[in-house]
Amino acid sequence: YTGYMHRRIFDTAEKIQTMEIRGAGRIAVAAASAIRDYAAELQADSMEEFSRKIQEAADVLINTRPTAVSLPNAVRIASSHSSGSVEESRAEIIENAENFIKQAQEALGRIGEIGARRIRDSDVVLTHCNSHAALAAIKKAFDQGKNISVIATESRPRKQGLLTIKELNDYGIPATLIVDSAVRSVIKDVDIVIVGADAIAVNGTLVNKIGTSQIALMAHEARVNFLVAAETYKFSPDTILGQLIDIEERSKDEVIDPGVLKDMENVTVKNPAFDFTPAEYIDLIITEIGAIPPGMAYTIIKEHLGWKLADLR
Ligand code: RUB
Repeated sequence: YTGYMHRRIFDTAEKIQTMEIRGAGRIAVAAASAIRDYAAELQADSMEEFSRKIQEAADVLINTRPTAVSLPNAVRIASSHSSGSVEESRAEIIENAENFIKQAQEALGRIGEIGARRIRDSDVVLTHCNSHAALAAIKKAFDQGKNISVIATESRPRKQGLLTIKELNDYGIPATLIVDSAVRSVIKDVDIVIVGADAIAVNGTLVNKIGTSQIALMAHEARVNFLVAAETYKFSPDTILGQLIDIEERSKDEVIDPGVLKDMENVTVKNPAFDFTPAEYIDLIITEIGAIPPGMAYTIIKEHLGWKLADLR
């Protein structure tokens, strides 16, 4: 690849891969913006060449990280175009991408409003990792004058919890940082758990940062409500076709210094970045079109997100 393709698509792909841009929502918006800018400048002598180059760019972006379904959803929505003419298709892609980015922004606002209703005055909210959707609800509740505080897990190994406490601190929301293994010790002080989503399957299973499912289990045992804040583009259309969601396995160097492992030939280190939380531990999913039980995932995929996304594969 050369020229503009190299700069705009590969820069974005690299930032997603190295996690300079991370979090399912931000990844989606970054990918849609890259497709838009690429399409705007793409030189092609024929419709066939135009479509092929867009598809190549889409594949480069989609292949950066495997788990967050927001990425292929955003890329498919942004890059869809008719086969009329190059100029027509270029305009369609720019419009589709712009619409996606605008709707993603509006969705956060709606999720904030709906989610904030579930947070009461003086609640202690527990969150995991760094989710802008979960934080939208927390910030909105705080904006409404509710006297809340947040317990944030560190989220080993990449410590996205540090991003969360910084964001909360800057917003003026009192925050307590804990290590991931301290959740059961503090759950009795927690009124509500709110996390984000990298993907939601047709059966309502949540895929989110590693450790989420342990938190859900503990919340379930302690009878603490467990909420997921997720835009509808986090639902996975392919799961309707029986497709499984891949869990990203990251480098062991994120978990342990390679020097420590030297000479330990009997030791294996595993570093799955995400895990599955079964629907039975989820009380509610807050989407921009309403708060739904996880059992409604099929309806979101089929009627709202559109089955056509799955057909595109
Ligand atoms: C981020 C993560 C977040 C979800 C939702 O993982 O698991 O909880 O992506 O975030 P990573 P958002 O840091 O590995 O990308 O609500 O911002 O989309």
